[in-house]
Amino acid sequence: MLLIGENLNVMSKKLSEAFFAREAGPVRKMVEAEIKAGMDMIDVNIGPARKTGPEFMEWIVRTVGEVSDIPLSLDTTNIEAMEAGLKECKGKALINSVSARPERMEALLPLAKRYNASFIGLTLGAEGIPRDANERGLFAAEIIASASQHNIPDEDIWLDPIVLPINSQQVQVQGCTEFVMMLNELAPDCRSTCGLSNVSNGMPKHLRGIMNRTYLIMIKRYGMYSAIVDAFDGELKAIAKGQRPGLEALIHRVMDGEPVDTAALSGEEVQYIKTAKVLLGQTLYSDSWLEI
Ligand code: THG
Repeated sequence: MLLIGENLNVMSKKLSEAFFAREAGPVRKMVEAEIKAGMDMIDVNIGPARKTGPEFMEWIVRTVGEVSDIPLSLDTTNIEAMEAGLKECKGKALINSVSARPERMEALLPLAKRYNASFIGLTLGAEGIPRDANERGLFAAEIIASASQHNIPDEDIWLDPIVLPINSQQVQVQGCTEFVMMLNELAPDCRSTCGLSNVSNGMPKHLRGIMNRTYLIMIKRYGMYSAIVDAFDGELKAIAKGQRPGLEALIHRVMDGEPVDTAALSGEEVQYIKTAKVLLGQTLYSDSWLEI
């Protein structure tokens, strides 16, 4: 799987001062650390950036470009900031993101074409967040149709199911997983991605990693092409790159409902199984799911 580092973002406590002061050093350092951690792409997340959007995006893209040619995912809802970032990008950029809302597609798809960028198609419509896999499929179809009208090839469309937090939206997470399975038939030539850490948003910090990693194993099995992830979770990276085949096989057994002899397993493996059962909806989520 292709990994997109999430750590260069406006919510970051570590970087907020540097962002505010337009101080390049800490930004460069973060990008270098993400690259060293094995990221294939960097998500440049400036959020809505209502006031200073274009100048901020231009600055940050230029600053990153000074240390590396790594491809960038430009993460903002501000259209002017998006264009400023696209102008500044050296390589092929990824627009993050374009929802299925008509006015968003009308504004952003021409930019994707003009700058020869790929884009993340967020399965979110005028009615808001989809309620199940089928609604996600509907929004995906609208995005694909619209992109094709703009002569954007399927390979440049990265569909995103919108991963929601398991602690408040447990059923929704299953809808997401199901949508990833559906994509193989619905849009075999499109790529896919997701904000993996969303799944553990709001959870106790020390428990987020295992939730993220277990969900990664599940969606990887169904062909998820890439994910926006915490660059500094080394185990997660190892799983994504296929270096934990035993662990993957174990979770696949749980997904298939096959019996697993837990007596022969390590404590950590048992924790992964418990986590998979929460993600599959077989155990109700609570912060103490590993202790049950
Ligand atoms: N889809 C797409 N883009 C996305 C998302 C998505 N971009 C934003 C987000 N979701 C993915 N990126 C993050 C970045 C950080 C965190 C989660 C998702 C995160 N940060 C910690 C926190 O908030 O507690 C730590 C912040 C810090 O560094 O101090 O959880 O779904 N297309």
